[in-house]
Amino acid sequence: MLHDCISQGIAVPPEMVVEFHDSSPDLQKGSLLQQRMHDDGYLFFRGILNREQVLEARQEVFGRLAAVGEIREPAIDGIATGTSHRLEREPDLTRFWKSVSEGPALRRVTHGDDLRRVAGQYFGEKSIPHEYMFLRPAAFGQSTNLHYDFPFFAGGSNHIVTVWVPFGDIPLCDGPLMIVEGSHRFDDLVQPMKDAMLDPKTDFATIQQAAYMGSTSENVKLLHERNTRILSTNFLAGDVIIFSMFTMHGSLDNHSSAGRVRLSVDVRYQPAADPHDDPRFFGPNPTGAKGGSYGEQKAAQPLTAPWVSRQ
Ligand SMILES: O=C(O)CCC(=O)C(=O)O
Repeated sequence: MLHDCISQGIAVPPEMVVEFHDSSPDLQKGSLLQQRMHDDGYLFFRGILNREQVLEARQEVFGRLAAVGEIREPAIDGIATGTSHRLEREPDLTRFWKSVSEGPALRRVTHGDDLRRVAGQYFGEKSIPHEYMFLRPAAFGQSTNLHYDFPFFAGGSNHIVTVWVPFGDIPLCDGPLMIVEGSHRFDDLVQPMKDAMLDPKTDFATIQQAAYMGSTSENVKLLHERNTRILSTNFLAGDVIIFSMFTMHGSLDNHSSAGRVRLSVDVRYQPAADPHDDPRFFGPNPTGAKGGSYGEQKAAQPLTAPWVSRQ
């Protein structure tokens, strides 16, 4: 039972929110990890990354946001100023967000040996990350609606997973990732996505519609209707969660009374032996699912912009 969770402005009853199962003791046991992914739709690992490296990346990203006036010093605390000078100082928003998303300290974590090894343990073979990834600073009031990832990444490898990494400690009030328990078995939602035969040329509106079909009703209502619960945790720097393309997820509302910005990355991993030449996600200048590269991400807009994050 977890307290302090708000979704779409509504307090989630504590009995409807439970902790992730921690698979870190089983990290070396590939077949067990595969079985658990099959059973639960996710794998949560507490404290398996180097905490200092994760915090260095946090400092790097928030330092860039402090330089455009969006984060107050000391930047590592991640407290929003409520204002922004991004448009004046970095008028090429796409270039700015790409450069922040490709910072060396950040990439050392998201694309480094440690995370490759973790994903490889799960696949039972060498893994490779997509170059393109989503760095998400989410300010007070922001959240990500519930959705599935499959439509965004369909057409590439059949074994893609999402790897979600908190960059800092993220208590429930700061709006971390949430997963809907058992949602990989909601056949009425999952099967139509599989049947839609989405490919890389599918127009983005269709992709978006397919991904978000799970969030047609209010989140708390959906939990009642499906007799299920939310899974989440008070994340710590060093944690990692991996989930399947058919696991419904989103984020809780950030209602940090300190005005702290939640910082995380979601990056896709797949077996290295699978095709990895999709220009949307690989190469030095990946286009992203819509074709707008890093500029199409909501986080490319100044942090003060009022938005509810979608993919
Ligand atoms: O971090 C978030 O707000 C949502 C993450 C997400 O949608 C994803 O990992 O696919």
